[in-house]
Amino acid sequence: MLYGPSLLSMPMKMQPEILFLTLFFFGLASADLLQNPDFESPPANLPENFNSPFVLSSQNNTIPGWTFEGTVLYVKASQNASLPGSGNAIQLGQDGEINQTFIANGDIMDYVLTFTLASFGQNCSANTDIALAVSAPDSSRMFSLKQLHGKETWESYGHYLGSWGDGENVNLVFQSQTSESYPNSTCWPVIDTILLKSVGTLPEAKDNLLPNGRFETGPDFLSNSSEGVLLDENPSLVHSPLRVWSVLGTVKYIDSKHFFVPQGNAAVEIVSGVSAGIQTAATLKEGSTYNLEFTLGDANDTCVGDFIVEAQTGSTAQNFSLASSGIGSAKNFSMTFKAGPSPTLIGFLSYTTTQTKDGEFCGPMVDYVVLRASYGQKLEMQLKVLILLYILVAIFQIH
Ligand SMILES: *[C@@H]1O[C@H](CO)[C@@H](O)[C@H](O)[C@H]1NC(C)=O
Ligand SMILES: *[C@@H]1O[C@H](CO)[C@@H](O)[C@H](O)[C@H]1NC(C)=O
Ligand SMILES: *[C@@H]1O[C@H](CO)[C@@H](O)[C@H](O)[C@H]1NC(C)=O
Ligand SMILES: *[C@@H]1O[C@H](CO)[C@@H](O)[C@H](O)[C@H]1NC(C)=O
Ligand SMILES: *[C@@H]1O[C@H](CO)[C@@H](O)[C@H](O)[C@H]1NC(C)=O
Ligand SMILES: *[C@@H]1O[C@H](CO)[C@@H](O)[C@H](O)[C@H]1NC(C)=O
Ligand SMILES: *[C@@H]1O[C@H](CO)[C@@H](O)[C@H](O)[C@H]1NC(C)=O
Ligand SMILES: *[C@@H]1O[C@H](CO)[C@@H](O)[C@H](O)[C@H]1NC(C)=O
Ligand SMILES: *[C@@H]1O[C@H](CO)[C@@H](O)[C@H](O)[C@H]1NC(C)=O
Ligand SMILES: [Ca+2]
Repeated sequence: MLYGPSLLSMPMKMQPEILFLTLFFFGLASADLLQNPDFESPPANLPENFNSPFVLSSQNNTIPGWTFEGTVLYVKASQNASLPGSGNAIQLGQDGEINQTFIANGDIMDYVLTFTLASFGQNCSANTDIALAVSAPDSSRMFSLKQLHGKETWESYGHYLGSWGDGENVNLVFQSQTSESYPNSTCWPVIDTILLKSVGTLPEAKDNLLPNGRFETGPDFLSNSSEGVLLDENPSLVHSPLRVWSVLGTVKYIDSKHFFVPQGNAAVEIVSGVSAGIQTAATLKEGSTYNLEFTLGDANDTCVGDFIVEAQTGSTAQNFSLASSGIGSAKNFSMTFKAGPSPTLIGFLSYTTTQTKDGEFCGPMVDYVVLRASYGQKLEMQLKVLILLYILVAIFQIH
């Protein structure tokens, strides 16, 4: 017998994709893609005890790996100017921009960026819009420190840059959006700790109709940061740094090293209040019954409150509530639904706005989202496979 029992127990929909199961997903680390991504290699001709901030001149200074234009400063972290990395960063002033060209891999891959946007002024984000544009050939997006979500004066953001291959040259540009009318240089945007990774095709999960339902594929985490990585509003599944999940409002991508994560290395915390969350879409068989399982909880970041999370499955939705004492908890939930016309939207929205005692925005955590054909449908599919095999065997016996 050619076919093992594992094929028989697999839903019909998966069969054409069995080949893909053997294609392994792979991601490459940033170290190889970008040079001097944390600005720790100092500019040429930097004086030995330089005073931070140090204004760079295009005649006398070159930053290893980078090209710059406009007002660009080399800055050092200090007691009042904190950074997640180990000390040095770049501040972009009037018309300031830095750029670096990296070479895409041979295969077409998606490129996902993590970077840190900081403010060195004591009270800048309250008064100024500290803004930065991040551009690549296929995308340009504005990031702002207007609202700090954590306790630091910096945020790390995740960003989908684009998709390239064939050794293409990709020019990555960071550009200050400081308005001309704003003269206070203390509040100019500071950029640091850039992590770039390439992500291949997501693997087809054997037991899950949703790719990346465990949220393991997203922007890289800073190894020293306990702030997670912020993901801004993003209506597109394809152009989202959290692969194939769109983002409503702002969510925080959290790592198991610094948060309580129920499954694997990463999960999602919904931090920006009412109707914020994540959504994806699945192609399902209309009229068939499916089962959605997921884990909700709190990420062990002192987020105390009563959370309400709405789980959406196509045109139906159901609210789940959980009380968090902020010390790390997880609970499994499940719901069964009949699929409507394709594609079926699967989503999780938070209906509460919560802040920790320190004023950090926080909220419910979602992880381990698993979508399966419900038992009845599986049986029906197995029956179909059996009938097919039976017919094949009958044909062979005739010949
Ligand atoms: C470049 O360096 C030279 C020699 O140190 C100095 O005289 C000059 O002023 C510098 N130019 C700028 C723009 O800083
Ligand atoms: C750091 O901030 C504190 C108060 O927030 C202030 O007293 C001190 O002078 C600041 N230090 C520097 C180097 O700016
Ligand atoms: C992490 O923090 C340690 C101690 O503060 C520091 O020595 C190290 O360089 C940091 N690593 C990175 C990648 O920033
Ligand atoms: C980026 O850097 C290259 C040099 O590598 C330069 O020729 C180009 O003009 C720069 N592009 C932008 C948009 O700054
Ligand atoms: C610039 O902003 C900082 C932080 O808000 C403040 O301490 C400083 O006094 C300001 N400087 C000027 C010249 O306005
Ligand atoms: C920061 O700015 C806000 C809004 O302008 C103001 O209410 C607050 O007092 C400022 N805080 C400090 C420490 O200057
Ligand atoms: C879930 O709760 C929110 C807030 O109470 C409400 O607006 C929403 O309609 C509820 N959703 C469902 C499916 O009941
Ligand atoms: C929550 O974090 C504390 C340390 O901050 C740790 O001791 C505890 O084990 C964590 N709880 C969970 C459920 O991970
Ligand atoms: C949730 O379900 C998964 C898969 O069955 C299991 O591994 C995990 O332990 C469960 N988590 C909780 C909190 O019950
Ligand atoms: Ca996970």
